Amino acid sequence: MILKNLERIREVLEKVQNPLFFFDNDVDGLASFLLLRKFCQKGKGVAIKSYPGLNVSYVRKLYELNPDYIFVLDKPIIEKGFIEKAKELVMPIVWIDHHGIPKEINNYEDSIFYFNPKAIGMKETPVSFICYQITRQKENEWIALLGCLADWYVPDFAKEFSKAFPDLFPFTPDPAKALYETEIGKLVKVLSFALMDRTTKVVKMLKNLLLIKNPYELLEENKLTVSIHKRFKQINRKYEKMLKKAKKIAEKSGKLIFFKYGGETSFSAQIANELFYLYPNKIIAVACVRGNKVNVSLRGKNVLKITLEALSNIEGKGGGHEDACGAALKTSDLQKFHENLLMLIK
Ligand SMILES: [Mn+2]
Repeated sequence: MILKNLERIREVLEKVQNPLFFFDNDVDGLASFLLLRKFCQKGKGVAIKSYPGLNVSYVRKLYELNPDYIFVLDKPIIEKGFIEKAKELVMPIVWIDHHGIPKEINNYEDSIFYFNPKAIGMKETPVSFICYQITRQKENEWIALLGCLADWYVPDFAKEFSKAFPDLFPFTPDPAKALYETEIGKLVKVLSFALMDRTTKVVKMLKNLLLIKNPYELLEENKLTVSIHKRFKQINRKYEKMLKKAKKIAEKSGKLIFFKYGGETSFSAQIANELFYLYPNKIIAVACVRGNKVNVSLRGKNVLKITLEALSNIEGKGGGHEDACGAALKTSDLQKFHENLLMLIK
């Protein structure tokens, strides 16, 4: 069932006994989880590693944790097998998203409560913004801001926040500036790199994050944050090296910046974002090659449309937002994809 307002979700959170929160493995997803979990003070969180959807392997979590409600945050797809299993176990799903609306949503009238601003003709906002509207806990506003900025969205409460925390966030309406020139933006990077860790480490991080009361506590190194910062520094070292290479390519590029790299760490989304901040008038494509598969992160004006067109004669998937999207294809098709992009962007 498509929900028309958020009050229903708040009511569920008020009565829920043992919720299970699945969230997209990025800072918008993470912030959404933290906001809901801090509000209801109950339940476990699981960062979803499967892409693009929540896949059926996560059914084992339902048996393990036996939730009375399932929340799925910031994920555009839930595999049918998962939905059917949840229905069979009488575990209703509250699904909050801001990507495309799944066609089959109306087949699950009684087992899924679906909220998407796009489904009711509202402006698209990050899921963390929606979760903040549900919970309205002022002391967690900084968490909502982290989630919003991570999705390149400056929320309406940002101005007031900047008055209270001018040292962390001198106001700017430009999400790129907010991300790369402020302390609060640095926290987005810290969290997004800290999420790139083994599941057991991420579980520990979630526990610690739930105990952190304000952005200063997260910025400094203390008992709760030491492992988060350690992981950040590890990833950031590799990231800075890669970014330097990407910038060299960018300097020589025309309208399209196409950067390809291989390796075990996938931070193509972060590289693409930072390149987009540095070169806002270009189209960015960052391809992370792993064996015979490639994930490409794309940024730029109308880039989703361009991406889907570039994929039209290639076996691959694309999706995301108008100006920020992703594509998954075979390594053997990457050259063709690159050529298609060049043709379309000319
Ligand atoms: Mn999101």
